[in-house]
Amino acid sequence: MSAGLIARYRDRLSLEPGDPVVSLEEGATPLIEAPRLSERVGARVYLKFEGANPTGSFKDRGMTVAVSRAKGRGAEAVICASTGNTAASAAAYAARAGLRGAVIVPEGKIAIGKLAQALMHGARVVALRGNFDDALRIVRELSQKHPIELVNSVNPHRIEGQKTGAFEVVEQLGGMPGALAIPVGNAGNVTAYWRGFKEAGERDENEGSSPLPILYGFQAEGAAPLVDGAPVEKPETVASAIRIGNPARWEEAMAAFTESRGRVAAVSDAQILDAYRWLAAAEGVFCEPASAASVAGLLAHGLPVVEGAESPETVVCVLTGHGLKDPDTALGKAPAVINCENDLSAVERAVFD
Ligand code: AN7
Repeated sequence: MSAGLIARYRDRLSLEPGDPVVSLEEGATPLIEAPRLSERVGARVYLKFEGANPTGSFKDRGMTVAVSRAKGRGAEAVICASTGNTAASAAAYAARAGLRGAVIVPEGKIAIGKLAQALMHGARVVALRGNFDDALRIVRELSQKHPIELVNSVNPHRIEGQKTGAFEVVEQLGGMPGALAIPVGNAGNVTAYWRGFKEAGERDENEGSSPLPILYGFQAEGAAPLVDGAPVEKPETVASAIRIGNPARWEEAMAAFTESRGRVAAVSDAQILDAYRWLAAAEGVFCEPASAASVAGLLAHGLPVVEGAESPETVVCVLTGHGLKDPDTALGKAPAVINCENDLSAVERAVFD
């Protein structure tokens, strides 16, 4: 695979011919086989490690396309509401494009690494006394009133870019996975993966392609509107990235679950944190808490069951963001550091006792 999504997939994306390419060489992330997780689940499980993107999350896939299009149509500024990763990514791609960036985040509720990124990339960071859903409502209005490009996943080019995650999975496996486990917040990514799988399937039609994967989405229990069937007014979860009560892509996501014969289910914060720590310790893969919802869901609910179909043999868990984004949650969950005197035998005891 070569540099950047647009370089690789431009003919399958939504850009206009004259649009510039604003890229940080995103995508081409590893698909890591997870032997211990596979054993626990009873299928061959792979981790699509989106933390390997330039800003450490899958958002870069959508942002390269959305910001390239924004620049192509002459925008001078971009704006988004964010639980953190969209803010970090928008700030980076705006900087790259020479555009101004503004990000609205829920006050005190985004991981510290994401905040550092947005600030370092020079975006104007506004901490709203409200939650993500409030912030999204406000930026939607602002982008109507002012000449500023909205780069949340309500922007169609974001979904276009993010569908390339599915293209890569199909390329890396040499076919469709049986199921895809994915965390769900604003429901853009699951919408994008479904589109990506469908398009990849249409391309392979001649080769007698395998069936499309079962989509298996997971929300945090305290922020599970799609599971509850109603918006959640005050969403709460340790997985701050998916602390969203009223997903913008609600209908599309539910249609994708239905069409794929999959479903959306909830996992508790305790299940998320257990999966988060276990994955880092047992597989050597460090993702952020929201990402671990995909693994927690698979462990808690088991392989998806579809009437009249075999159990999936291959499952891909999308690990949407890097563990380094949220050191506070990691340190709160990890064992303590061992302080030690500057002395050989003291170190010996500390290491071996
Ligand atoms: C690590 O950054 O919504 O269902 O504003 O950061 O497409 O929303 C982040 C979402 C999963 C959910 N995992 O994806 C934001 C934001 C991580 C995330 C999701 C997010 P969607």
